Amino acid sequence: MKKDWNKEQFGFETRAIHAGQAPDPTTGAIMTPLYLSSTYVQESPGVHKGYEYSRTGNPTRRAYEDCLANLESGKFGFAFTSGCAASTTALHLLKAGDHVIACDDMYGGSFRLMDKVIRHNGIEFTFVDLTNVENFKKAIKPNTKMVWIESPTNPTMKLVDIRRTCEAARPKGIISVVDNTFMSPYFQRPLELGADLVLHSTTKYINGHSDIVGGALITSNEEIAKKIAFLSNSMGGISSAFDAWVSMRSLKTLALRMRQHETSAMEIAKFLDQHPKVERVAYPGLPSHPQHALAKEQMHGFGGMITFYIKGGMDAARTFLESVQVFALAESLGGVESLIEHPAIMTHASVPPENRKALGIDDAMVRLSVGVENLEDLLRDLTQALDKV
Ligand code: P1T
Repeated sequence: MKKDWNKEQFGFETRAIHAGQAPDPTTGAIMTPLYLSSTYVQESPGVHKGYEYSRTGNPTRRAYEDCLANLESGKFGFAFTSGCAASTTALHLLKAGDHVIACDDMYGGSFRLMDKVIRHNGIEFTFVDLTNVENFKKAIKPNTKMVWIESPTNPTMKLVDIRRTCEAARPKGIISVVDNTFMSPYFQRPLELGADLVLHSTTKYINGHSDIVGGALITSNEEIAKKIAFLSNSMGGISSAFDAWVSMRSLKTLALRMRQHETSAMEIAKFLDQHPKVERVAYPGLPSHPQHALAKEQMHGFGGMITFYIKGGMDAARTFLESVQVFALAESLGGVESLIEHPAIMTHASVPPENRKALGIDDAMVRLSVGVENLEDLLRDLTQALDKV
């Protein structure tokens, strides 16, 4: 029997280790087995133990989905083969003629999915600066059915007031979706702030070791959950049992990792903030972040992502990015190892140049995903690379 690891009685760290899981009843194995079965034997047609076919449901995936749902303070979790598969599924809650209001700044691949793929299904998108809830209210049309929030945004680190935006959406029947990839449920729980649906690229902090590509959706809304279960089964973008097993193992250390990511990121943000070769740092934990107060209100920490602008434009950025030794020059984020990248050329190349210009995603912008290596090593690495500029 699986226990009820409810948040009233148990802390986040305990739930991350136990929720959705129980010792195997036949062997006593403490860890949930990796069920690599595609199908399940039935006693009689339609009489089975809750599983028929692994696209529809798999016991390993179910344990992971239940653990994720628990950590996000939700009731229903769904695991997908990538963050983009989770986004694609969520966007299929809509039908032709519906309108979506989305953040003007978001992961380049999410923008591409909306602008170049889903738009062809007859769905209309308006991209607005959601840092001001009035901009959201002004963009609402009679056919608006969804608001798509990323907070903090990737890569400019803008924050959206999740509570107030969802409050404005709900009475109009607009589904609020929050991409919580940058914060993980350890630092931000959008469902507690009134969101309908939470999305993750679990490739990032949830799995945390840069060895899985995955995605997830979590909700407490039964009607939305039923539709997502139907879509996930029909469209088939589900997580493999192996990826679910590895990601569930990673969840057990999520709290430890997130605390270290944040401690180191805060020190690095302060270091960059006073560095003469750095123009500006965007980190929600710095009082200089324009929405520092909102960060303290809606987040339980500031996370491990830092964006900054180096003085000297492309030449300086290139020299710096080629000079780091501990930080690895690579796309992605949220792993135990520190990564560094150039959004304009790398992760956000699919955003049109005019949009990038308006958002400030320029040649001088550098994004850091601070890992959990020794902090002194990271600071020394950044120092020597900045010295070369
Ligand atoms: O890569 P995938 O697992 O499909 O997830 C897409 C995605 C969704 N949402 C956010 C906020 C993301 O950052 C991502 C993926 N982002 C990167 C690969 C990156 O380097 O920013």
